[in-house]
Amino acid sequence: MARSKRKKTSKDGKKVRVPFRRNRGAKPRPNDWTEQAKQADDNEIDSQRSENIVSKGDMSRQRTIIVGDDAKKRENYQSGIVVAMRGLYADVHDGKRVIPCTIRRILRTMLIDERQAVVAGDRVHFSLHEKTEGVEYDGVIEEVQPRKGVLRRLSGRKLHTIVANVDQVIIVSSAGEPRPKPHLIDRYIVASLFGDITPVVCMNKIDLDIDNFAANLLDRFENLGYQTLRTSTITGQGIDDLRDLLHDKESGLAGQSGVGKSSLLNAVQPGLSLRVGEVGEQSEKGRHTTTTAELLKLDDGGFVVDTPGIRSFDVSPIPSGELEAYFVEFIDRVAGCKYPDCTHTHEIECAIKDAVTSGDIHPDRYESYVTLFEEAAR
Ligand SMILES: Nc1nc2c(ncn2[C@@H]2O[C@H](COP(=O)(O)OP(=O)(O)OP(=O)(O)O)[C@@H](O)[C@H]2O)c(=O)[nH]1
Ligand SMILES: [Mg+2]
Ligand SMILES: [Zn+2]
Repeated sequence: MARSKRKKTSKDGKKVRVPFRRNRGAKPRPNDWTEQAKQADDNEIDSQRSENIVSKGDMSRQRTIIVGDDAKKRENYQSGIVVAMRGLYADVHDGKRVIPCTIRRILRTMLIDERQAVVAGDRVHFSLHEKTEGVEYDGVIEEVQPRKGVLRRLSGRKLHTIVANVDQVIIVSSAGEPRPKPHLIDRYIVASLFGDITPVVCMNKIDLDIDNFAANLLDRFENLGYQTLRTSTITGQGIDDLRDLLHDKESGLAGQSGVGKSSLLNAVQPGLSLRVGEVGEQSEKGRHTTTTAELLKLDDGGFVVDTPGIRSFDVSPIPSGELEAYFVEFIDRVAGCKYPDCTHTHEIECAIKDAVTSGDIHPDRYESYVTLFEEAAR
């Protein structure tokens, strides 16, 4: 950063700019302010660098606040990883033990457009507190480190980070109870790629795949080049493959409620003893067995985050023009469209639509693209 551009920082803290609240100005848009504050190297944020999901124009209406974090205080911060959020508290593992922490209010303010300021998998800096009676926490999270690999969705108008700091997401569906939803898998794939995460498509309950619907569906994703897994916690099929895949990596398991995410992790490592749904329970609407995302350490090395099932998955705002980049079979074909800015929706002589007609692109995939395109353009 050029020195001349630097703005003066206050003596006892750094200036950060945060968006006005909704009722005070233009509609604020989601940002990872903590990340930007760090990247801006203790100076006022002057560029939009991370998670470029908003246009620069959205930076205009901000207020400046001082975050009190002088160097002395920071020296006493400890590092840890958030293993679970419990209401307003976070369980932070420092490598030896779990420390219940509260979250510095300013962090919550900075991330006002997120449903939660801190999520499982976050690397944090926290300060320890004297244990006082009646206080339910031992530490205070002061800083959240920049996130890499985030799976996010829109929840109403807010961003919901499902999991942060993972290398891969195992997108779990089930062959039956519930039946697999091809478009939902596409949504998860797009959101994973957008969040810089490698998607893996896992079909669980393969023991229930009597008509081969699930196996055929999985072939589609395999042919696109995605890693796929066929698993059953009943027969044990594919469990070793899943264990190998998780080995020494940081992974998240995501997918609808009742597909068997927690069951799979119990099969991979029986000592985890995660709660799983009763047989038949998952068909009752609204029942979620896992209620909080939880980061689990694997004996073989690596971490995995078990997440609660999600009923609907609205992909976070990917600019409509960028969407084609997340449909792998579109990438090499778009050059064949007549118009360079072809959106592959209404245009003539569109190489994508031609490929759908000729059977080279699956109509379900194209439909997923169009649906996401329309959502993004709204
Ligand atoms: N037939 C069959 N049933 C399975 C399999 N894996 C899990 N189940 C059953 O599916 C049900 C739901 O399993 P869970 O592991 O709780 O599912 P989940 O994805 O963690 O659900 P949430 O925590 O609500 O998101 C349980 O009754 C399991 O016994 C499988 O491979 N085959
Ligand atoms: Mg579960
Ligand atoms: Zn086109």
